[in-house]
Amino acid sequence: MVEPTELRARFARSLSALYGTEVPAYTTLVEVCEQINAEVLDRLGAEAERHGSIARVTAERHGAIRVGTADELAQVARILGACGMHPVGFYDLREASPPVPVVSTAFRPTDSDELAANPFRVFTSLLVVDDRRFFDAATQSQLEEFLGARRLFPDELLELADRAETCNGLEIGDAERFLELATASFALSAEPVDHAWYDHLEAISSVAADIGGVTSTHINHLTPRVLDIDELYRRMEARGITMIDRIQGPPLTTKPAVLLRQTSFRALAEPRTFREPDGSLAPGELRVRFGEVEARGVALTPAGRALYDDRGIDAFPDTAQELHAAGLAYYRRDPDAPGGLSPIVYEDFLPKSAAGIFASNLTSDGSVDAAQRASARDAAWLQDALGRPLHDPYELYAAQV
Ligand code: OOG
Ligand code: NI
Repeated sequence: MVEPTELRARFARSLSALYGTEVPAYTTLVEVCEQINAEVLDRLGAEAERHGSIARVTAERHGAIRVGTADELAQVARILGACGMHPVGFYDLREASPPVPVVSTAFRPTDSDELAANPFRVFTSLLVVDDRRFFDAATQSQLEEFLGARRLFPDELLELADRAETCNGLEIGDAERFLELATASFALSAEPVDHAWYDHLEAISSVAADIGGVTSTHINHLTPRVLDIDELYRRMEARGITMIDRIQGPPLTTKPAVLLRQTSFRALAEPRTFREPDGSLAPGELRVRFGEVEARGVALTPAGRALYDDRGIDAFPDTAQELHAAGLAYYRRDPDAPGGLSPIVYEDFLPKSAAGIFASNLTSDGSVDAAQRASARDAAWLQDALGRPLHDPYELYAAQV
């Protein structure tokens, strides 16, 4: 039997192999991360593993995918559910700047042992087709028709996923088939792209075009974790890979690392075939995927997060003991850890950084008509669409203490 934990680890590896063949700079990024992680481990010893064992950090990845309908989202939930990954948190990227017409969640393991075994997470965004600020009535119905007619995941994959969840794993042959089908579902498709339709959506939002302008989904990026992201940034630039202009999230200080720091680079344009209005096929290219890397620190409590959002990292105390005493961050008491406290790692995402990641991926700001009607979306709506419980990240951190 291959259990969900093992399915998740293998799925992360198999997507990583796929993405490496599709986006070669990703392989460079992973190599540089591994080098830096080994150096940090040499330099700091046990302290380097304060936010997770080196084995965990080396295997750690997050992916990003984007879907178009509530049904597609529910199918993603079944496939990732088979790998012990559960939806956590609600992000409304329509509030970002520039606004992106999606709401999102992150699928990930939820308890300490599972996170330690393999913390693979997938940030998953759902297009909001009925938000009039982005889509007029005609575009909405065209989108609904287009998305309603496509199938992202074969029935065989969904059946295997359901079986894995019910039986807590799959026999080896079925597990291999599940991984093969699941990985293939997120590969960049060679299907021709309807040029006029893609351009129509792209003028509204590049993300809308990436989701609703093609008949399949694909992994948008796959992100390794690094122990020294400032050094990583310097080394990637030295190798001639142009990074976005900054590292997002809390700046580097001598205070305990909190939350999440990320940076990214734009992947090369990828060849795609376009179907022109006269029906002919023409070679072209699209530039929608990229590379990202991240460093993770301690999870903040609601009070800590409010302080961070209001006043930034400068307002924080200097030591883990003070963070803990002030109720700003989650720590577990651990007599073996320095200072008697072991940090609970932040396992989620930051809306501001996510917006920055989306923005670095856009060819234009798109067009948003703020005077139009927004459509209501919240965590309860998303839970309904998912067809399974949507976890509150703070409850999960509190349970890990
Ligand atoms: C997801 C952007 C969010 C992150 O790391 O914050 C994200 C996307 O581009 O689909 O992955
Ligand atoms: Ni990301």
